[in-house]
Amino acid sequence: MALIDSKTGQIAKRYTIEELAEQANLMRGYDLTCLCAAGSGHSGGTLSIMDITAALYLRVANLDPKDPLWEGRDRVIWSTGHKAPSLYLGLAFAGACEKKDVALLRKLSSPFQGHPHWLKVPGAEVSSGSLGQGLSVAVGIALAAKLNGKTYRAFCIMGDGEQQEGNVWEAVMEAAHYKLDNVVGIVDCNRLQIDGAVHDVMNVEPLDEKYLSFGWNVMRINGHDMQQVVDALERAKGTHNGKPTVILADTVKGKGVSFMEDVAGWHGKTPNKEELDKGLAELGLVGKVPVEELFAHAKAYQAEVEKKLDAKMPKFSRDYWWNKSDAMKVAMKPTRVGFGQSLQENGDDERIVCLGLDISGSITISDFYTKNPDRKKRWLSMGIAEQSATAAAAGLAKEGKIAVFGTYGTFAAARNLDQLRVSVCYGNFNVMVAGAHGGVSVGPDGATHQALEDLFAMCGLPNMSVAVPCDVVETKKMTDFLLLKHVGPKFIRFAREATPIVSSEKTPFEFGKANVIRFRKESENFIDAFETVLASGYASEHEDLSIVACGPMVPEAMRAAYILKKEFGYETRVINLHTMKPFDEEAVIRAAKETGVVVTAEEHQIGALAWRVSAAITGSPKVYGTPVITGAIGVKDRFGDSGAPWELIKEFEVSAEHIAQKAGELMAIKERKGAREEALASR
Ligand SMILES: Cc1ncc(C[n+]2csc(CCOP(=O)(O)OP(=O)(O)O)c2C)c(N)n1
Repeated sequence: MALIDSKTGQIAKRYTIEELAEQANLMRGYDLTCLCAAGSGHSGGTLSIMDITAALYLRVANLDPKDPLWEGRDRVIWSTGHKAPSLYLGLAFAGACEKKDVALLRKLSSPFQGHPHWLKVPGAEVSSGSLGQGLSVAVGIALAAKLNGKTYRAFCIMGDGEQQEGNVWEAVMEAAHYKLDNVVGIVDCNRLQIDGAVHDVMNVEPLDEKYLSFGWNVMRINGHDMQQVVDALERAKGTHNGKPTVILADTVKGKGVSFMEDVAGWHGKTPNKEELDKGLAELGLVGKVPVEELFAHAKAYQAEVEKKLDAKMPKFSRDYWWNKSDAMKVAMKPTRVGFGQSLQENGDDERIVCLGLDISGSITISDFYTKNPDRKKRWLSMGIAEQSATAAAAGLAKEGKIAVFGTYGTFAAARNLDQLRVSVCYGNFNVMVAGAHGGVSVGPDGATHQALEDLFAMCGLPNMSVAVPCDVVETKKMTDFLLLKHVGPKFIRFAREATPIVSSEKTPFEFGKANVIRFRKESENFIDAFETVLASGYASEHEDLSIVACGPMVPEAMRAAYILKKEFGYETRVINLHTMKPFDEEAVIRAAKETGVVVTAEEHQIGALAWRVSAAITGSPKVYGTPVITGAIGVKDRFGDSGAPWELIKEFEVSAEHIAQKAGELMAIKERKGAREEALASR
């Protein structure tokens, strides 16, 4: 079959092998251009899968581009969600959406999110991005087809690194057990993943023998030979022998662009304009991709995004945004750097072992060994296998090791939650979990990669300590402490994006004890405008209100305190609750009692911090009888969205301006109440 008109059953268009190869090449050109316009994304894997994409979407799969949700269509499931641009281009080249719209890739509110969301793009079958789940979804879709007597096929595209996820093999078993000959797995065997070669990170081969032994039909092909690709897909589609089929496609990561080919570094990197021009020239596409038109489309959309975001921002007498004026300058650095620094400094301790989960450079855990190659023997690459690695960390800790692992916050706290709960926390083992790239800091990757719920689970686990340091300096101090001075399960959350540095070596730091931060006077440097002391040693100045914050919301809370002073003359007690568990109840209770207004600020779904603070206030006999007005700033029960991290701060309404606005509303209530009481008293 091919692209068909589902109303008439007629073939709308049938591409020849040569035409398909040509289309795949053109799709590569669009891919590079859209990635360049986005400024982030995955070049290597989108290029390696493009021939298969063209063959599937333009020839083999039954699709009606005019009706992408036509019931009889074949289902193409992208388990490998980071290759979303290839999926989008497959749909666009088939005619299901406009090609130029793919240039809106990774922009705020765009349908073309960093990872596919099926509710935004008709024809994207499922939402994916967390690797290893797609084949299970395909099994479900295929089972539904059998139950409903339908003949469509479920094609599932995966990566070879992705085969390291145990979830894949559960689905492999299920498909064979249920004799799902309507399932076709396609593995993009480009032999690379993020941390390097698949066989070094965690060998998965021989994949053919593995799939065979699980009862699958297996084909191994050259994934860039269009004839072989089409033949294999058509054969798999025509299989009715009661067995699922896998096509192991040998490919080249970065295919078609010499400087990207076979280079692991191009996994999650995009070309700049010069590299794009070079790439297009190598693909023979100069003048064949409307680069300027695509860029202009992206730029015009972005201008609209910025206008909408600006309209959402609370307005004050002037712009208080970071580094917008000559005074109050702040330096920024990603908090993740502090984690790496600590591992590098403390890594000589022979008890420390670090587990790599194929995102090691980016989250800085590889700093453990980069300058100290002798530590490589204590570096354990576990591949993309968060669940098994978590339980293995418990095993290492049981035998006396200090086991440290980390990955994206959501894969470090949610993917492996049961392993954390039972193997790590119930066993009370000395395991350090790094929830890296927390909150909005992986912005353009979109919802699947934004850890916005992790702290609910982590704070809810008995025995688990939870730390959310406010900046790079505090992240270093916190890691130093957790690594060598704290024994037991611990979770540290830090971010990818550069955030303001608001503390120094001299700033007090005590694990489990909050700091009070007070705005004193406008200064050249933001950091000098504030005084920070341990909450336990702070004497009340009878401030008007308190803001309790953690992580990168602490700098926002400080900026809010500055805005509140300049705009309304309010004095604010900012509480940096860098340790969420153990929780410094005393600091919160005092703030509530002494100021009467408490705003919480978290870069997370509202509640991880807000509900703990509320529970502390409402549960404390010390506050009984004292009216306390509370408000919460955080993400309001919604999934994330692609967008630059600072755009998301505005979109989710968690900026200093939003904190100040909320504080202003609460202060108005406090003042009205005060005035009423005064009026009553004077009667
Ligand atoms: C559960 C999960 N863990 C980690 C990641 C982060 N991640 C994104 S792509 C990738 C490497 C994928 O390698 P592979 O499957 O070989 O894909 P390819 O090299 O073809 O891009 C990783 C670890 C993720 N998306 N999901």
